[in-house]
Amino acid sequence: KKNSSESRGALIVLEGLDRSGKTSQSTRLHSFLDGLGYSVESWRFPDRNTGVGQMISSYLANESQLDDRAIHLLFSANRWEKRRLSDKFAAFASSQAERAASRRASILQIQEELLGFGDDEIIGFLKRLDSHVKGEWAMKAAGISLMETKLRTGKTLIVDRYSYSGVAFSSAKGLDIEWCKAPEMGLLAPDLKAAERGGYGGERYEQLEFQRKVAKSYQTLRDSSWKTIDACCPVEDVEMQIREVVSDCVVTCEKGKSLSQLWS
Ligand code: FDM
Repeated sequence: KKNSSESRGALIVLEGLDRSGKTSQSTRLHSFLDGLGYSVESWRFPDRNTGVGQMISSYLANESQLDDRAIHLLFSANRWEKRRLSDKFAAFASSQAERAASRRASILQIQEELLGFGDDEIIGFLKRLDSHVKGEWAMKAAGISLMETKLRTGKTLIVDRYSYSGVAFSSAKGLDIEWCKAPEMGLLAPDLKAAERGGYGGERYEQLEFQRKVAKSYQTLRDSSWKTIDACCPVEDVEMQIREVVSDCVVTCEKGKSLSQLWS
């Protein structure tokens, strides 16, 4: 109940076929929101910087071969690994949660101790555990994901591809859609899913025939909550369409909207 009135950042996901302009549009959107005074961070999946991400990257570049199910699970693992807070913070958060819950420490004391931590995202988050907030909040801090921490500290995340790419690309290879969805269960559901229609070449998946199948899979996943952006028109027009849907979404999240999980 409390959560639903908490102001937070929005989780915005951009999806679409390869070469539909998602990446440049996410850069443009980032500057737009930044200019409006929002605190914004851009993410992308696959995140090629992690160990799992490097395996994915070499697969995509045709430098390694993997079973279709194995690569599917790696893409999913790449999203799960990004949930993780540092071990140091996780340990700290759980000990503080315990102290706050048993009233051995006031939230104020905990906040002060946090100052030694240096990571302002995390400090920001725990600073919000102000006097009206009880131990439950701190308890949540202990099990909370990185993405959720960012959103709850007011950061808006623009994510270039997410679970929908995971399901659309793998099911386009013929894998059962429900099987594809299963490992994504429990990841945060986006506040806005914008799919770009239109737009494609060197990597493994960039062949016309395959892209058609992916488009069909996206169609299956799409429901009324998705916003479809026509990406065939000039970039500025696409940018305006995105701004419009995103503006509504960030305001709704600012007012307080509860977070949910996939596949709800
Ligand atoms: N892709 C991306 C997947 O097959 N599954 C996933 O879960 C994700 C996130 O990887 F062809 C595919 C989609 C695309 C390729 O994506 C690399 P980028 O956006 O070009 O890095």
